[in-house]
Formats: sequence, structure tokens, C-alpha cells
Amino acid sequence: MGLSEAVLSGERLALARLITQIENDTDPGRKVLDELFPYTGKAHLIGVTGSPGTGKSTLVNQLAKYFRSPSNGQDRRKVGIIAVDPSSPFTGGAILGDRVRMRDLTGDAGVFIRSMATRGALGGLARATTGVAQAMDAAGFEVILIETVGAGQSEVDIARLAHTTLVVEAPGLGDDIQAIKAGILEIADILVINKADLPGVENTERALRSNLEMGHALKSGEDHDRFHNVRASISILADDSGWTPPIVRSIAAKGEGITELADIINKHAVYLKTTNQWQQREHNRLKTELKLYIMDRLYQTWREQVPESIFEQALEGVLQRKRSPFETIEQLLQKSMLKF
Ligand SMILES: Nc1nc2c(ncn2[C@@H]2O[C@H](COP(=O)(O)OP(=O)(O)OP(=O)(O)O)[C@@H](O)[C@H]2O)c(=O)[nH]1
Ligand SMILES: [Mg+2]
Repeated sequence: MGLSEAVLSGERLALARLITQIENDTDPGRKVLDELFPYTGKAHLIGVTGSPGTGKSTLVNQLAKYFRSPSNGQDRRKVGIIAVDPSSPFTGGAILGDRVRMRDLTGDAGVFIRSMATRGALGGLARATTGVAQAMDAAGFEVILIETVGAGQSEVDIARLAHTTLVVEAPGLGDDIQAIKAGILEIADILVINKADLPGVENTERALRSNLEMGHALKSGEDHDRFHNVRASISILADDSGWTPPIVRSIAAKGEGITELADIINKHAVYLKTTNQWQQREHNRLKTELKLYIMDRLYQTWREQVPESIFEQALEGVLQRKRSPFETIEQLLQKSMLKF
């Protein structure tokens, strides 16, 4: 049996092998993904992002347990987890910590966990993450949780690869919510205030709400009076698509608020499907994916044509302020065979 068939039939070892190939961006790995692509598109991709230490891994662990629970009144769903760690190497503390936190999920054949670290060039991580999500999707994992630290553009890109994006905040990160600086609130479908057992929850919620109001309500001309009659935990601010990014509180460490959160995640999927926006998201998602591939591929191809010495020389010219980066790129492009 080939690797594709083995993955399709749900063999864990085959999936693990394929994922390694995807991470290393090998030709055979790409070929298997090509073969599997027609079998993808079934999973609900859920991005979980937010500032470091807000409890994302703990939350992902709890959500996975919930989706695996036979007692939640719904079908048990197979859950894939991708923990993307943009900073630390594979053996890093954060990932080791995640392993410990997710220990209670191991041994369940309906859960597959993979941690990934940054490698390769521009777009490499997002590309690999997409590939891993596709592999899990083809292998029959119905819910795929993708955890990223919301610290920069690459995390935002990864979040865009999801159907539903959770932005996780926690009290005590300072008056200014860190994620706001990264513009990450704009990509939130659901806002989670985790660590709701800590003091300052009200402040965090107020800060989030006022930022949402600035971002969404004024734009869409919502009637401000409506804000006063609303349940504290639910925001009525609608984005352009008509979805209201709710604010949900949780205490992931104690498993509190998880049922409510899972419920809203499911509602978001239903909402997307009944309003045709699932297709719209798929369109946007695949567009982002194609863009990432193109960026990655063009950059790699171009770099292969430009000898390191020439690149370094050009960089030196920029360092000495002889030429601007823009002029430098123009010159380098003229020297290479790739024309734009
Ligand atoms: N008080 C409290 N602590 C929590 C809660 N949820 C998680 N924690 C703790 O917060 C710490 C960080 O949790 P993680 O789940 O690793 O957070 P993370 O966002 O995944 O962290 P990074 O991946 O490193 O950004 C751990 O010590 C958790 O036990 C909660 O609801 N309340
Ligand atoms: Mg984590």
C-alpha cells in the first residue's frame, strides 16, 4: 500500500511519516499531498491564537477533550491538533510543556497531536502548517485545532487559513491588550478571555469591547444604545459578514466555560454553512494558500538564481546607504532570469 492509501485509511504511522515529509518539504511528500488533495476539504479548521501564555494550549486540550467526549450530546469527532511554535526549536520548553498539558489526550486514537517549529524561508511555516492540516483532513480528522502565538504576520497568515479563528486573551497583560497592537483582533471570529479566575477580567473585557466597537460598530453604523441591553458575555458587534464576534470567558485550567465555547464554535460553523460563507471562507483560505505558495516558490526560485556573494554585495550597498532597498531589488531582478 502506498503512503497516500495508508493515510486515507487512517494509519497513524503513515500520517506521522507524511507530516515529517511535509515539514522537510520533500518531493515525495509533495506528491502524496497532491494525491490526497481531492480528499480534503471536510475538516473544520479552527485557529487558536493570542499572546504568549494566555492559556491557548490548555484551552486546545480542553476543547479536544470536549469534542472527544461521548457525553456532550454530539457525535464524537476525530481531532487533530497542530501546535505551531514560531520561536523555539523543536526541543523547546514550550513544546515540552504542551506535551505535558496534552498528556491526557495521548492514547486516544481519535486524537493526533503534532508540534511544529519555524524552519525554512518566508512563508515556509504557513505552507507546512497548511500541508499538515491537509494531511490530517485527508486522514479523517474532522476538527483541526491550530495553535499559534499571535505575535506577527505569519501567525495572522496562519489564522487566515482557518474557518473559525479564536483569539485568546487573559487578564493582567497590561492596560493595553497586547494582541491589539498586532491587529489580531480583526481576525477574531470568537474572542476568549481565558484565566477568568484571575482579577482584572472586567477590565480586559471592557478593553476588548471598546476596541471591537472602534473596529466594527462605528464602521457598520450599529446603534450604540443596543450595547447597554446586552448580556455581559456576549458582544453584539457584527462584522461585515453579519457574524457577531462573541466574547466568551473561560477557565481552561479548570475546564470551565469549555462547553459554552465549543457551542459557539459549532454555531459559527453552522452560521458559515447556512449563509454560504463557508464557501466564501474556503475561497479566501485557498486564495491565501495559493499566495503563500507563490511567494515561497518565487522567492526560492529567484534566490537559487542569485549567487549568495551577489546578494551579500547588494546588501552591503544598502548597508552603506549607497542604494535604497528598492533600487537594489530592481538591479538584482534585472540580473536574474525571473522577470516581473
Ligand atoms: N489561572 C489560570 N491559569 C491558567 C488557565 N489556563 C491556563 N493556565 C495556566 O497558564 C499557563 C500557560 O498556559 P498555556 O496553555 O501553556 O498557554 P499558551 O497560551 O499555550 O502559552 P504559549 O504557547 O507559550 O504562548 C499554564 O501554567 C497554565 O496552567 C486558567 O484558566 N486560569
Ligand atoms: Mg501553547
